[in-house]
Amino acid sequence: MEVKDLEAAALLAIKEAKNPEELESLRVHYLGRKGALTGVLRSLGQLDPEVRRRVGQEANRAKAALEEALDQALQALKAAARRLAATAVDVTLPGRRSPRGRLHPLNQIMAEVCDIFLHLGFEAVEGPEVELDWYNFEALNLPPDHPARDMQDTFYFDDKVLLRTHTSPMQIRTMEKRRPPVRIIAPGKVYRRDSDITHSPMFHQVEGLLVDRGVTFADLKGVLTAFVHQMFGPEVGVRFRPSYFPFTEPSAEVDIECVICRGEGCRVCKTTGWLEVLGSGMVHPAVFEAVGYDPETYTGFAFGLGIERIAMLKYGIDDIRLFFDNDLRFLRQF
Ligand code: 2U9
Repeated sequence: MEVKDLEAAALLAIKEAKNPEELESLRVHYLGRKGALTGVLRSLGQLDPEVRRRVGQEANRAKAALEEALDQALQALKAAARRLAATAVDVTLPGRRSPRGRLHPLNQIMAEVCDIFLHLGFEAVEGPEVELDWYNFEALNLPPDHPARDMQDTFYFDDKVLLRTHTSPMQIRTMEKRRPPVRIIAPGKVYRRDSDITHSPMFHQVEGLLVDRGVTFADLKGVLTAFVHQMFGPEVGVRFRPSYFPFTEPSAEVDIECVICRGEGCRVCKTTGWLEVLGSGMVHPAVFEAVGYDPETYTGFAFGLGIERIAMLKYGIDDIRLFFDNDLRFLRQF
């Protein structure tokens, strides 16, 4: 074979070599002791001096060219191998676990409270946090000069529009739309201009309302006692203490035996052995008048509780702001 053809075939094979081992066998094949090009150089002696010089020069040049090509190809393969190693994916490694989220403690308590009332036959209703004065105050027997309407306590947008201070507007909205029997709970966010270790300007309530013919205070006691026993345990003592709310008459606050000291007296119950967990009462006739229900035909009871307060009592937490700092070291404990 002509040196030129030999060289061309060798260069093509070098170009297509896939690994250093293939390159090495090409080097042996062309340039080794018994290699094709080496054979040409060895046989120069048999040629005419004229031809020998030409073929000799040609063969030496081809040898140098092949050595150069082999060397470059080897460097290129090594570089490619290094690049591959640097970006290699170990498909046998286990996958990264996605972090598992959980409910915020306030949402857990909220769900527990709602669940209990839903099982007792109540239906949950939700509505706007930006409310009209009528729904938040007027219809609830809170006339324009009532102290609860003070600018100090309520976030107002203007004369008539405000952030609801309780979820009671939803009971009014529901009664305006429906006839009795009504059995609803109103869970959600409420807003008051108050901020210290037990008050937050935004907090969560669940309120309830049951209206029908012949509803009595005994129904109120039965439903709220059932709730307390579901929520805090069947052995926990309950007491109803007289109170006052503009929208209920008579009104009562519901206390439970302290869940921290079991009634012995501690820091959480301020040594009384009792914790206030609910407000309640029979719906005031003026509230029924405001929504067009006849107070001679219908009676009802209502109640309200603060979710943050329940969570603080349940877990012995003394600062409400911990719920809103979003420190995972705190939140992961629940
Ligand atoms: C209508 C009629 C009556 C809702 C009630 C309470 C008593 C009460 C507080 C508990 C702690 C609010 O979150 S808190 O600060 N609530 O004590 N709420 S009776 O009475 C109603 C509501 C709507 C139409």
